Amino acid sequence: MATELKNLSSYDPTMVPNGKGRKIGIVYAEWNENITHALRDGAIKTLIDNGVEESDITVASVPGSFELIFGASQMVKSGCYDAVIAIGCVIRGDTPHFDYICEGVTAGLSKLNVEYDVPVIFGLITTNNLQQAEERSGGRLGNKGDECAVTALHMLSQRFDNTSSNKSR
Ligand code: RBF
Repeated sequence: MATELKNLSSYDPTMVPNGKGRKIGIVYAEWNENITHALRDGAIKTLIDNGVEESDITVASVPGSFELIFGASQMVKSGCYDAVIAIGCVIRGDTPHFDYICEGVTAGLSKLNVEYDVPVIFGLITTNNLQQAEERSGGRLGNKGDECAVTALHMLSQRFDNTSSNKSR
């Protein structure tokens, strides 16, 4: 499985861009809180470990993953953040809700990434069962919250334009 082959949780700290001065918004869903709180805390710790000031991290909660779209959208549009991390956990149940929520959140967060100049990091865990979610929120397969933090810092360290200051690389 892809996540078993690539696991940023065992990242090399010397390779993570320093986040000093960066302002990060984190929005997380309370649904499956045992999982999302661990993801949230992992993201916060990793940001701080890599130079982000605690006072530069704003954390907001929403009831369920579907509300991540609105929460992330509000954070992006506020202009207060260099990057926004959206964290949720959807576990497959007996109804098609899983698919609707996953597709909705993916489409909503993708749209934000295209329409605004603030990277929105996709921290939505989508699993078949609770065990798979636990493995990815501080268990056998690391903590995807940590990985979201590392990803945010990488995105902020990149230049995506072609101005003169970017041509030396
Ligand atoms: N939200 C989650 O974050 N994870 C879930 O696994 C999840 N499962 C849901 C299953 C059903 C049947 C329903 C009705 C909602 C579920 N939600 C879940 C909540 C959803 O993201 C949202 O908060 C609500 O639909 C209200 O907009």
